[in-house]
Amino acid sequence: SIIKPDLSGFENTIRDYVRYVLGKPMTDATSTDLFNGVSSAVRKLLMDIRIETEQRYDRRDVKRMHYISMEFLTGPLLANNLLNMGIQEDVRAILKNMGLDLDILMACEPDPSLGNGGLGRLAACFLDSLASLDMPGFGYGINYDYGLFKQSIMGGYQREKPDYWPSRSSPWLIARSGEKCMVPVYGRIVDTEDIEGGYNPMWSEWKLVVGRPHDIPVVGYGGHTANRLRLFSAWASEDFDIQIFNEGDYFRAVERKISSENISKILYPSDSQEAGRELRLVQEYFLVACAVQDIIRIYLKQHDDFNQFSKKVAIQLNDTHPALTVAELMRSLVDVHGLEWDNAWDITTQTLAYTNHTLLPEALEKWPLAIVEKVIPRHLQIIYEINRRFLETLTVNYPDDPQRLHRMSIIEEGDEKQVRMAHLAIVGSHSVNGVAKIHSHLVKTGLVPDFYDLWPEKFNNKTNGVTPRRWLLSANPGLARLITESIGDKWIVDLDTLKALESLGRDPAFLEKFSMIKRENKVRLARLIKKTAYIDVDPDSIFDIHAKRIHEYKRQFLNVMHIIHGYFMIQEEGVIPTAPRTYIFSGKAAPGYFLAKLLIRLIHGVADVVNKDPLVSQWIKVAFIPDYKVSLAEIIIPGADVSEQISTAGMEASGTGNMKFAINGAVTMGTMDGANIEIAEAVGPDNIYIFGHDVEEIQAMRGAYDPGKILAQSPHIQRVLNAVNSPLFCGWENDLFFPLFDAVVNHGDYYMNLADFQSYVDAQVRLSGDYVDKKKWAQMTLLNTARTGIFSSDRTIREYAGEVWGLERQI
Ligand code: 26Q
Repeated sequence: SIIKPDLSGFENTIRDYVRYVLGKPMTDATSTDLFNGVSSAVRKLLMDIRIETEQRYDRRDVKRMHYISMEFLTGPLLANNLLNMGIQEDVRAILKNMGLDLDILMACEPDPSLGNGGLGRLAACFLDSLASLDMPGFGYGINYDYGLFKQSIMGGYQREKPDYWPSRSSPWLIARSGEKCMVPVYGRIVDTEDIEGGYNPMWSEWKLVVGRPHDIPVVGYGGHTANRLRLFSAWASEDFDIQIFNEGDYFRAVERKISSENISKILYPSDSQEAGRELRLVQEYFLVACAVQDIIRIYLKQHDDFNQFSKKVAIQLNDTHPALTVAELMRSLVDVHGLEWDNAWDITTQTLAYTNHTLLPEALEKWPLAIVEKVIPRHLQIIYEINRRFLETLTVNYPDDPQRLHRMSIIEEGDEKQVRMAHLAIVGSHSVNGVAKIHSHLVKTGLVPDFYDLWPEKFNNKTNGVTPRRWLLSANPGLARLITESIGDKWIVDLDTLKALESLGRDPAFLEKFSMIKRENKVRLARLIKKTAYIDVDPDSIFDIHAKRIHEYKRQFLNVMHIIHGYFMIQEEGVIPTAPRTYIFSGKAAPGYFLAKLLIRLIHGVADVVNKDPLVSQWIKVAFIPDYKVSLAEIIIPGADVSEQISTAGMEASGTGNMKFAINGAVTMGTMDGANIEIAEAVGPDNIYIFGHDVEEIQAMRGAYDPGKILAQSPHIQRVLNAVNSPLFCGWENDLFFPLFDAVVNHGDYYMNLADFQSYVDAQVRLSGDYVDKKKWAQMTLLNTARTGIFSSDRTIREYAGEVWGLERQI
């Protein structure tokens, strides 16, 4: 049941905000002013729920879970908050009465882009599910001044612009200057002899950075519970360098202050591999230190020793980015709170759990000892001690196996010694999980088999999920309404009930309505494409969408190869396709990722040729929507007929876009990778297009794979790749796409595009044939919606709560 907040003062709060906070008469208020006014009225309602929730938790002394993540990709919050509190229609009416349009105001809200992609968005979905399940789960992150860069396209090239979002003034952020965290950083270790003559390391001459919390209330569906996401801004208090101020060197002191405030300046824009930049390590440590201090402070409000700690606190590490939590919690317990090492270690490992999100070797975090020692010398000592004890137990378990010790050590030996963050996280946690069945299997058998051998019971799977509130109720209001009219609204909190839609597939009137909604969403998307990419597309063509970060392993290149192939089939062979198709791409490339950026240029080159060709453009259109982000995904995903999920098998840990598309009734064109495998299992083989080599086949091919051989045998592939390497798509620049051609033809085609090409083309031909059978297609898409309820993040969170966190509902 929904508890609706009292809206009697709502209009006045908006008017007061405009008049007394902005100092304007209502008649002068801009849409952005009014968005802020409405949001602050909503925020008032959120605070009431938040305060009640906190009192409930305190009163019951509940176990709390803290999700530590370098990224939280929330997207706009107004619509979501209104829907979750069940007051969107009431507020719409109040505003209408004031002569205002809620949709126009909502469109003024900027996306807080505090994440790169899947990992950050997952964290946001989890917070929504935790609150909707009335569970005490909280987020800890960084309040970056600059989120992920804004992407624009110039001459087919990606341009990056800074995304300065209102990190100080967003109506959703509540600064909590009273709960600052003090973070020591840099300095050195001084060895002293204490009274008993023992070794007593001292960390001295550190600089102090202050973490200022900014809280975003997270209200669950139904309005019963509001948890919080706590984001820290780095700040240097005046007494931070009081010494220098006192010495009279005012400018040097201010300089220092500015430099420590850089810590929360910007989100790193790479979602894999990143040269070990010192600032990134400082960011990771800053987050961890603030979070640990805050968590302990909250715990000690109700306890006076640490005996209950792991009974009352669970901490989840979102990838290895916050893996320093292992060392920081140990430091806090041992150095600050005076616990014995063994006791502190039990508490630490019983509290922490680690989620792995990648198998790509270049994305596994390793930090050179020299940098770690410089930034956090005491933590390095603690890591050494953890490792010493760990290796000691290993020699007991595996006598005479020095190779194994070498492989498992937290410290990697070599020219440049490094800390292996995944090893640190595994050793320091009681639970290690992957994010899809296949991925969890590969973590155990491929990534860290030695650890699995030692601690099989630590390893588990938690297949990702997405919140149905944002990704169906909010993003697809038409479909949400139809579903609720047909089977009631239980699905919003129990997505499995969508199963009841299955039988409606036999009702032609229902199918017709279902298809009409997709059509309307495609019209909405076509308008977005016209506005952002300046391309006219036909809503009656197949909308085939590839939206995600641009990455070689995600194989946007394979998709482009197929488009070029289609172009030649029409242009040179006079083949008439079964159905017209619009290929839609959207996604950002990391600013330093040359091939990914070149691929964006290639998509635009192909689009120019194809869209201008009078014959081909009747059948194929290509569009790239710039600046993919949550708010655009909410328009793009509901408008899809086909969802491209075509990574090389074994490389996409899970994917979550795949789930959002399927729930919204798109049919997946995918490889047997990540959660695609579980989507196939859920919807059945007739309702998905699976192609390409599976993980075992890919593994078996590695080493012996020869793209040249495939190339030699396939005139179609030759024609496509020669075109890539020709002037055709280059505009006025020569040899523009040679590096893409080269990577595939001369450098081994690491992502095996060529190995899967023919099977991809075949699957696409089958799909086109099926699309023209309107009824069959509608049934297929309906079954995708009806059978993907298990991909609700509510299901994921229930699993974590029961099996990892020991977290209970607090209704
Ligand atoms: C690491 C070190 C230095 C700088 C940046 C990073 C960094 C930042 C972000 C490394 C990785 C990421 C993001 C990874 C990510 O989004 N992974 C995706 O996680 C999803 C949620 O589990 C999965 O569904 C996707 O398969 C996975 O690619």
